[in-house]
Amino acid sequence: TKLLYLFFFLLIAFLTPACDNTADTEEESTEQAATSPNIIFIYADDLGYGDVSAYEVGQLSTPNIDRLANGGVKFTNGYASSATCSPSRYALLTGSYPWRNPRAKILPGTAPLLIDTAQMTVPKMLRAQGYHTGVVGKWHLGLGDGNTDWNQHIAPGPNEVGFDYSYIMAATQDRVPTVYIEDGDVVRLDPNDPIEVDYRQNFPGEPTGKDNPEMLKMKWHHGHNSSIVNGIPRIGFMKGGDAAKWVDENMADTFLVRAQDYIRMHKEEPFFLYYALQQPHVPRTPHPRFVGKSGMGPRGDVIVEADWCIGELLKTLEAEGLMENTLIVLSSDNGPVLNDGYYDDAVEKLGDHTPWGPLRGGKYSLFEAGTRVPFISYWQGHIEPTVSDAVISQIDLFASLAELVGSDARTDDSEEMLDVLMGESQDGRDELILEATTRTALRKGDWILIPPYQGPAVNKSVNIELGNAEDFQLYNLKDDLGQQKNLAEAQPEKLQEMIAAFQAIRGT
Ligand code: NG6
Ligand code: CA
Repeated sequence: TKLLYLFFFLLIAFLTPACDNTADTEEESTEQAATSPNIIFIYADDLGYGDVSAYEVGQLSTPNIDRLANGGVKFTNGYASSATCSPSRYALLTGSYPWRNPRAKILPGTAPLLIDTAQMTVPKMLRAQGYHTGVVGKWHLGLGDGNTDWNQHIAPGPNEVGFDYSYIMAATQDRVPTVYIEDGDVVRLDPNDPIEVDYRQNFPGEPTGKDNPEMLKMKWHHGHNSSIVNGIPRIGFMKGGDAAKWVDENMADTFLVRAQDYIRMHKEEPFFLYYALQQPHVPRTPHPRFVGKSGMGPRGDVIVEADWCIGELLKTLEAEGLMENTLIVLSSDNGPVLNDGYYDDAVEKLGDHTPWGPLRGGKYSLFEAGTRVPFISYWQGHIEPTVSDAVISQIDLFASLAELVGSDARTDDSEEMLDVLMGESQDGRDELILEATTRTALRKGDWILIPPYQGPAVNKSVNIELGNAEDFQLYNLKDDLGQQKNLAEAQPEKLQEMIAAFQAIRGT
């Protein structure tokens, strides 16, 4: 009997610390998941508020984005910082308003790096907290010093502003150079066929969209009549680099595979992946397996393609067991546009679809559809499915994520709203400055103030109302989401209050 007691005593003594250990480890890993989850930004290009079916306004079907929207926080008042790309990306990564930086405009492919290498960025902040950081996809934040030799190592670029890994296109799909750049080096560059890029003049003897329409498989409507690559006329002139040129129809797969590889390679450490999809920006070039899938022509097809890519990315996270340990934020850099410079049936085949949803305007516009975009946060097991009407801007991700990972880093413009991002509070921003091609407007509560701006009311090339008017515009989104009733005259006190609030932030 004594022996038996001794045996049980030893057994218990042996098991007790073991159990405690297990408990510790479990606690630690949950804690680790709660404080250092992987973070993925899925950032679409020109995807409109109404392009995501979970927003229940358009005619497209985006089941994979819907899975995130319906399983996480679906923001109905989520904003890009600008109605165009480079400024929005600048704000997303730096947590600073783009209008504070006069260079934050749509950049040519030869523009110098827009982010100061001394500036704080989301990837830098996360790296300081032990994250590995990567960017795959559209960059469009400038590279080098503005005198880039594309045949040498290209720096500074993403790797100098916080990313440990980068696989990017320099600018946009419609701008040269039409090559991928991995960690600062052009992929598949043949030294015997050097790349030259110029945005002012053509290289003698090189065909252009303007002079050689017979070489085009996609016709240009406005702009986009310079160098021809893969039968598509582009913005800017490029010579050489044939072996390095991307195949437009493969771009989605190329970026997806890089993003998946990145996840698999860094699954053992906390990672931050900025997955910047090129869709549905022009030129819209769906892979053949997506052609015709939307019934809306190439614009709809590339959105279906992008949605598929997102589904594949989620499958990778699932296969690697990372879903409960990964916070995903999905959004778009600016609102939608149909004809953005090519004849691609976006207008003709739109049918009843409404990329802008119930909002006025679109890309380039100071009206709501310019900047109010799909905005979703998803974290399996940590975020409850919620629809949030809180006002949140992409600029707020910096401080909110810093709070999440225990970093003290903050910027003047980024508001810490982690509980809003997690769907635990609806207490969003009180004030937000909206930007569109260097013009700015104010949202405060449900009110929008658009100061007078010169320039056309409508950009006729793209057929979008820009928000320009001779007088102040004042809208109340609560009763007038479509911004049809200018209340500037009817509500002079409100107008003055809004002007004062606008000036207080803008300092003008
Ligand atoms: C505009 C282009 C447009 C698009 C945009 C940038 C012309 C006429 N239009 O200048 O096609 O490339 O720049 O889009 O060239 S963004 O989403 O990257 O901001
Ligand atoms: Ca864009």
